[in-house]
Amino acid sequence: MLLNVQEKTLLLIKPDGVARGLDKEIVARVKNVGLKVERQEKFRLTEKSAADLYSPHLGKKFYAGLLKFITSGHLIACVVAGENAIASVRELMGATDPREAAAGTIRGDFKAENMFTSDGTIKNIAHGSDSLESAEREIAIFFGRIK
Ligand SMILES: Nc1nc2c(ncn2[C@@H]2O[C@H](COP(=O)(O)OP(=O)(O)OP(=O)(O)O)[C@@H](O)[C@H]2O)c(=O)[nH]1
Ligand SMILES: [Mg+2]
Repeated sequence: MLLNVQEKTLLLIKPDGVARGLDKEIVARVKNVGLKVERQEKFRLTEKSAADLYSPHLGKKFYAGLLKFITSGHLIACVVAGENAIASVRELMGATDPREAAAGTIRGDFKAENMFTSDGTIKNIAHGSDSLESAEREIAIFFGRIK
């Protein structure tokens, strides 16, 4: 039996997704699976907020490139709520590497011809929190502590 777990998660439409005008399609896909978009706002991340967001990746070889990419333009942050929202949004996004993302997923369907920045960071259109703990931490970065 599947548990009915009401959750909130952070969905980001990254600078490449915003620049390509994919936000409406992505939000539509989220709503189509029955999830609710409780907040939606455009941001330009400061270096500090970007470092907060990606603090779990500190020290990895792609960390500096990731920060540069996520601060390179506007992004759209959404608080998505509903049953199993965390896993559902990740399922909608598909694999981290768009070349491995299945058809029907956001990263699979919208992968760009050139999906790497000049320093080799993957431009993969969207981000979704990967756990309850990450969701709470990440939502707080954009929207403060919300219930
Ligand atoms: N170049 C490179 N970038 C990576 C690699 N792993 C992760 N990244 C980048 O770092 C981001 C965060 O990595 P993860 O949190 O593991 O992946 P994810 O949860 O699918 O993606 P996010 O939703 O962005 O957090 C990814 O979206 C990629 O842009 C890697 O092995 N090589
Ligand atoms: Mg992640």
